[in-house]
Amino acid sequence: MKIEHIVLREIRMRLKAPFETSFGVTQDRRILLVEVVSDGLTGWGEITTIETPSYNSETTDTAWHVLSDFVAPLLIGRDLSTAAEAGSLLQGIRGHSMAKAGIENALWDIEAQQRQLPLWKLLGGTREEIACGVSLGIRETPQSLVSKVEEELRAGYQRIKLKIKPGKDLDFVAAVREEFPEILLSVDANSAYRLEDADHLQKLDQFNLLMIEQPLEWDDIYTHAALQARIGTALCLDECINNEHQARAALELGACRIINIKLGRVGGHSMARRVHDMCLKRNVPVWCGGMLESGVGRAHNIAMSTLRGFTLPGDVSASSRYWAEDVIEPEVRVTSRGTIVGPESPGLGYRVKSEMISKLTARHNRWTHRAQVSA
Ligand code: OSB
Ligand code: MG
Repeated sequence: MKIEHIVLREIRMRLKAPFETSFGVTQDRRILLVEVVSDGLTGWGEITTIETPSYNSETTDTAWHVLSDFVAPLLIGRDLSTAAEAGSLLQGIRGHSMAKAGIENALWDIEAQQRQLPLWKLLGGTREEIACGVSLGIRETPQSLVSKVEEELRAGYQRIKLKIKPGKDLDFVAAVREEFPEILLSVDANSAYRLEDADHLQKLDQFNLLMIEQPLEWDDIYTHAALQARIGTALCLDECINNEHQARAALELGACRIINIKLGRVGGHSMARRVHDMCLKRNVPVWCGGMLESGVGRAHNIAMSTLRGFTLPGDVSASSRYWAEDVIEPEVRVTSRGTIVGPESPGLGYRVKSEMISKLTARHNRWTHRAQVSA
């Protein structure tokens, strides 16, 4: 796999509705897409940063910088035998997992096309269809949240996750639980609480939640273990888990009982699979998190979610929940059973709409390998 061209593009896309988490509100997305050309094939990856350093330390602009100034110059012209090799070549670049994942995942798309396999099969996936849940942003009132939940359940989604923060938690969860006593329900705090809030968080135990996701600080595995010892509901870590070492530390310490695997956060398909394999060995359920991705990132999430250990519904939902028009064709659709069926064509399995992407592009950078010609 000789890396002949790399194109980095920033596209602008507006979410159908604002999305509120404990760290802020987003509507206008600045998404980076990576296109790689190798041996006549084109692969696509998405850099899943948000615009501000409020989920993790990366941003759209730090990823632009790291990919442009370090990752692309290091990889252009290299001849890899597998996509997984990119990980070891990039080892010297510390952190910046989302920037690195964008390009590694594009290489996985190419490798799958070379082998004439859908990416999910190349990764070792065994699920023909994956279970889907939704992540619902913080709302003004419990009543408006209940109506939103009802709408998503009608569409077939198998699990509802509510974003919470101090002051917008117990009443909202109580209202939803009262209306829907049986559904799979979870909450995600995106690091909005502290260990001093343990008594308050313990009140969530009465709602029979599937999990509480990342209640405490984004980089603090140890304190989550102290909290898990004090509450009955399973904790799930998101922000804290950037690689297999951190996953092992979290499980050994008892900091969580479930892990949310996000492809970008862990640096791409190779590391995602390693975290998955480790959890599978320990019987720890995993699921696929989302970052308000365009279709490119969504397609990669679908491929990853077909691995055996992804036993819980992920935050992988239909394109139309977020976008008036997606950048892939067909767009991601969810069945009335609340599933997405894995595509059958080689690679990502969706056509990337390059004409649409050109129109949405605000800036781009391009690297081309110049073949050495001997005199
Ligand atoms: O914590 O899962 C999160 C979006 C931005 C940043 C963090 C998170 C999220 C989501 C989005 O919950 C879920 C989705 O993409 O559908
Ligand atoms: Mg989360």
